[in-house]
Amino acid sequence: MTKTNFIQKISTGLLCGLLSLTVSAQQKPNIVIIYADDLGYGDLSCYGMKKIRTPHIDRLAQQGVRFSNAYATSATCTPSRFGILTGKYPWRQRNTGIAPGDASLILPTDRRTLPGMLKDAGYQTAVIGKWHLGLGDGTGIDWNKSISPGPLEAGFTYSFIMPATLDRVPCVFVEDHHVVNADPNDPIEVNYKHKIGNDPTGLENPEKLRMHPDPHQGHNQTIVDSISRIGWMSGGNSARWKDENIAGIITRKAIDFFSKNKQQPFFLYFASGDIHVPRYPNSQFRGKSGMGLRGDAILQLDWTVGEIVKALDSLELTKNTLIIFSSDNGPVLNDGYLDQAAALAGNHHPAGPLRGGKYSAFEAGARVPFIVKWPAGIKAKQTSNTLISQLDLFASFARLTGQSIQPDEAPDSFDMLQQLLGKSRQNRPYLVTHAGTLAIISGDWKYISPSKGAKIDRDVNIELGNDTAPQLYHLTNDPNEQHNLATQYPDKVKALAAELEAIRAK
Ligand code: NG6
Ligand code: CA
Repeated sequence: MTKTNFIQKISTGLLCGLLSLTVSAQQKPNIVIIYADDLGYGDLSCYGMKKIRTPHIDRLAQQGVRFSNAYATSATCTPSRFGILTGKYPWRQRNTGIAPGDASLILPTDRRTLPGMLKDAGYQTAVIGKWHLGLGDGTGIDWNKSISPGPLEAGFTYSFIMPATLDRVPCVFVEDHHVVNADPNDPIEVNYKHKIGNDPTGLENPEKLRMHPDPHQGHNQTIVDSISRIGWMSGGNSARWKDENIAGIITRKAIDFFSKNKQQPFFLYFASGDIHVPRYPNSQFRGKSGMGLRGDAILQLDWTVGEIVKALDSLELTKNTLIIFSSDNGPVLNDGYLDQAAALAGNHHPAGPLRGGKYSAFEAGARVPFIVKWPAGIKAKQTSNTLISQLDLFASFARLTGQSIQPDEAPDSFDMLQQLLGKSRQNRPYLVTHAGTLAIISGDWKYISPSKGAKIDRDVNIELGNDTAPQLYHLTNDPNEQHNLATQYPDKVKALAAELEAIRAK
């Protein structure tokens, strides 16, 4: 071979390699998870909500697959978020309950998370919105300095977050490692044990509130934006959010992220603050649902989805972007503020046909709306009753993007890619759901393990699904869990209890 020939051959080879690299990189779909907060199984018009319409979310369903048997891992926020981002049952790890506002990071930094795995597949990975997975290493966060470890150490390449929940201090946005609009002359201090600073609190200055906390549930500490919160904060006045602007701000950040990264595959985990308390949506939505602030917040959530879809359209990214819409746990009406959610719901059932709600081992705790749309890869207008969990996104997206799963990753995630794409209706073999107690769903049956917990949480008025006796429901015939068949089918109870125990011990 002559030298020129050799060089030609090498450079053609290189070029081909490069071309195939860029082509395959371009072919990988963008992935956007839109994660609602406390949105119930029956809270969308495409899931039977009659009182208001959610046209943007309904359109996702019309253009893709709407699942009726999809689950968050848990009936509350932090554990479900841990589950969707790690592919691991949260109850396998300590400190994955509802994270206090000063919790340290609970995601691993030494093993890949869902975004970490996608980063290896060549994706830009962002979290925008509610975090609630802890920050820092447990030595105490200084909110005026670099805040770490956090999302960037757990697999995201960009983050713009509300650190905990909307009802917990500090009520500021954190972008990458820093509080947005922080002022060194007005340092931020946060305390969850005792009052600090001179800011008014809900307890001492109720006349300054636009919305009153439920006296049984706390939420009466530092007042930010005329709403008292859980925890005390001082300083950071220029950084404090206004609740009515949160949805608009994070939606804008999402659109900016798309524009900046439109040339390469991206993954966005967009965690809306809606419809968690305190509900105070933008004036564009307040008073518009006829159902009070909770309904108005649903309208705002639907608007957010519409804006995200519109931005993807205008960037010509729609065809190859896979969108998942879901919720972190089931619905609750009164979760700490007297916003009249219950009185104004009228005959609307946020849980649809299901029993229980947020915090509950009954179905409404963790069975949630779940919609997948991807014009390039999914046929429109499908419904699926396949049993699937948010845990399964890890293994399914690994398959989709050509990543292999390492032995210590995503131990509870099943590859359900064909099911997500609407090409298979094969159920997950079993699924463990988690509230105060654990339950297992397998085939037609659900078994809830005995628990000494309260049967009803009177503050939020939700049946928690606890019972000291075993509970067995035929979910297919009795989705509302009305008939406990445990005494009729002792062998079934025994078998499911053993299966649950084996999974727990794994
Ligand atoms: C509870 C709060 C509730 C809400 C929830 C977290 C009380 C009495 N109740 O502890 O208001 O903040 O935590 O919700 O403090 S979640 O969706 O983020 O899990
Ligand atoms: Ca939640």
